[in-house]
Amino acid sequence: MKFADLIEENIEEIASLDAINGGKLFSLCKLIDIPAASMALRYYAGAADKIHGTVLKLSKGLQGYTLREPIGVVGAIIPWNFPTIMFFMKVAPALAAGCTIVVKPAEQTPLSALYYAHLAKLAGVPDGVLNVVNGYGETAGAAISSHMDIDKVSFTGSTEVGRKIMVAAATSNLKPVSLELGGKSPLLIFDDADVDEAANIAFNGMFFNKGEICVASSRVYVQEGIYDKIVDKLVEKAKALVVGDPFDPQVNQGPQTDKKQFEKILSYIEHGKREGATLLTGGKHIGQKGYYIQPTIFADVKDDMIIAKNEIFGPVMSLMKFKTMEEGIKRANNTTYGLAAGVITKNLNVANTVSRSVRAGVVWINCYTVFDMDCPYGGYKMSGFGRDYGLDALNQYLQIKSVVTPIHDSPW
Ligand code: TXE
Repeated sequence: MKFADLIEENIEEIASLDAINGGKLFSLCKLIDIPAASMALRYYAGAADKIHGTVLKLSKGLQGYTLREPIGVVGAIIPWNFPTIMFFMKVAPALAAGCTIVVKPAEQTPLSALYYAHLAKLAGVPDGVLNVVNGYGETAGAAISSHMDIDKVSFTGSTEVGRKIMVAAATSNLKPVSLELGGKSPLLIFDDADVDEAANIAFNGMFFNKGEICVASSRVYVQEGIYDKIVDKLVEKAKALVVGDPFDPQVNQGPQTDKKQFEKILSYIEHGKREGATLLTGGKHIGQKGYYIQPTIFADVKDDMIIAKNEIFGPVMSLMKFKTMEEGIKRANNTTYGLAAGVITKNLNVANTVSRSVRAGVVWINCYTVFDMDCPYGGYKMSGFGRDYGLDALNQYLQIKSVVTPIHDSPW
């Protein structure tokens, strides 16, 4: 709780660090990222004294119960798109479970993590309990995943690195891993949706945090009757988006995190053009200095195009048209990922059928990118496994021990 207080007291400074480091909007860091950090600490602080086992119903003459014990030393390897949220998504439940933790922030965004280590000390977290080790993935990250004295790794990042971490864990001490590996999330907009509301949800779902968000609604399927209207609204919104200095309160989109990401996004845009998708707006970088990219929308995207299959992780939306619910569901599931999905409709049956049929860790009905501490969050398929947030996340940091004893002369 004290740690959470200190974060709130230093909100301006922390928001500056994340904005400078990652090109994130200063205003949104203050509004979303940092409050999410203190909320995570308070949520799991409240759970810390409610971690208990169960009494077992064993055979006659036996008594037993389970203990839930801390798993031990946790290694957390986190990415650069939400340096603050990712840090506390791992740290808060691990500490509440009674573990110690070594966090390796992404090399692109090392600053706020160091500040959090400093605040932890001021809050009274004992030395050695929360540790921050900055460094590159192939050195510091690999050392964590292959370490014999680390008991669990919690990772958020690319699918490619997720595989390496599993291999390193398997070939060292068989430590359990949890992986959150991005996505290519579908959003289905049905004919009965309110056009303005649906366009708002789809737009914010994609362009929030300059598209560098693993749940981004990067595949938007629109039912044919409403398609043209939605397309017009989305294009209008993209053209109105102000791209620039993340400290300027008038700006809606800052620069991409680094050169690698900037070039990757631009190369996907070129793929889209080459494969025959219709570029409705955007498609270029802005200015000669800084990694600014125009909000980009492609229409007439086919499911087998590269821009419809790969995670772009930038401000690039793909629009597709569909006819029936069955077709929409089938195409939504036509992906190797399964992190998130959305459905916009007034028809309760359609909303419920879609949410049960889509293979994704979270389905948002008539909203998108809504996170809450109590809502477990993680992937199906190649989006990984394990859950962050919610009480389920605590289990990732706990072992279950059964304790059994005979009772002589037991009546039952
Ligand atoms: O990720 P990496 P990158 C996706 C997104 C993005 C792509 C590449 O599509 O464009 O991944 O981003 C550490 N052993 N996501 O290259 O490399 C690394 O130091 C151990 C989605 O930045 O996976 C960093 O701390 N660790 C994602 C972390 O892994 C290693 C968020 C993530 O970096 C390592 C980020 C190794 N061998 C990117 N190599 C999401 N799920 O939200 C690297 N790392």
